[in-house]
Amino acid sequence: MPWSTKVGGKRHKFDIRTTNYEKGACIINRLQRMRQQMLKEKIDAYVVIRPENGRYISGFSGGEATLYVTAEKAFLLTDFRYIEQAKGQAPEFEIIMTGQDHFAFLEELGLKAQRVGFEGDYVTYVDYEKLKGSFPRAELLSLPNLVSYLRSVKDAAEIELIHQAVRIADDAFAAVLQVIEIGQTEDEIGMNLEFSMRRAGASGGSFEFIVASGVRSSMPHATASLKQIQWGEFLTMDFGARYQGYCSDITRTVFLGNPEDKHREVYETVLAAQRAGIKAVAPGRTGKEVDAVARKVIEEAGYGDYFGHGLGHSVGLAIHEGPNLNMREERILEPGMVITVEPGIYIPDWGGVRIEDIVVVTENGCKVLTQAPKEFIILE
Ligand SMILES: [Mn+2]
Repeated sequence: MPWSTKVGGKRHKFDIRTTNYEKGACIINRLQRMRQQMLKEKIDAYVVIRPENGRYISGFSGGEATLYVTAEKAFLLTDFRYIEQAKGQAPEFEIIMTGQDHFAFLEELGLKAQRVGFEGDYVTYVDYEKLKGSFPRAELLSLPNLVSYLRSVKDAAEIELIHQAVRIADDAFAAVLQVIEIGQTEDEIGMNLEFSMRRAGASGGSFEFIVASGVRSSMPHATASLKQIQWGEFLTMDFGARYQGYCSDITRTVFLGNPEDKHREVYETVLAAQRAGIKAVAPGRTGKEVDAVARKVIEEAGYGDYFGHGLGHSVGLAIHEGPNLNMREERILEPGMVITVEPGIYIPDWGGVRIEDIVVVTENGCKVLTQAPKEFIILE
């Protein structure tokens, strides 16, 4: 049944059961690319459990499924609750109804397999023991990146869905600025953001929002609390929407009342670093190189010790994906990667500022998706 919703002032149509990008050609292409990776790794089967990887490869958005992919076949194992959905969303897969324990069904499917890959960064020890039981004669290989590396370069349809999630968050920021009042709790502000985004078509927030005011803003990951906002404080809001499975992530820091010179200085330093970081994003650069460009701006302003996290991370079906922008990231940026640029300065017992946009790596640089204003906003 076609359904439409209004997002970012534009009307969008999508199918309520399966989104277009998940159908047909796109999934076949992803399976092909996955099989090429399997050939490279010399494995004859791969087990997918991580929900985002499963969704990417099969189209099934139900979360609780195990995929078993070989050179010729592709199986999706799930239980009664998801059978109808799986048949609708994953036509390229043979659907097998299991009980709650999917692994028990792998033994029969994998009788001939000799080398079987799995997501070693996701499978629990308990599940690993079960996997060993299902493949008594095969060698099990931890290959955590086999599917997730495929996910790092987004196709046009994926970029459009992320862009929608970004527009929804941009609109929610504009809306929340209209209703922020002294005395509101951080939690209320978070709820207002989420409500706006749900109303605009988001299925929910893309993570637990960070709303941090005053001294709490010096904690980079302070989730919204019952603290009331007051005059003379920074207010940092880090939030995002989930739209058709895809995430957005945005941070804005505003000031309530009259800022002192130091508030302005810290804000302008973070903004300069953020702009420098965006300018540095280009194909061929490593995450480490881009991080260094933004970090240098903060270091030269004398705040180097107060920027203790990486510059950014990729987003897609998951809120945090690789490659990252940080001091260790050696992966090279490629066109189609979608990544955040989010430097910050956090001074304990004083406050902090973070500014975050999402960009898409293009052929010669990047395109900024986030449109919410980032000049120093003062609410009076
Ligand atoms: Mn982020």
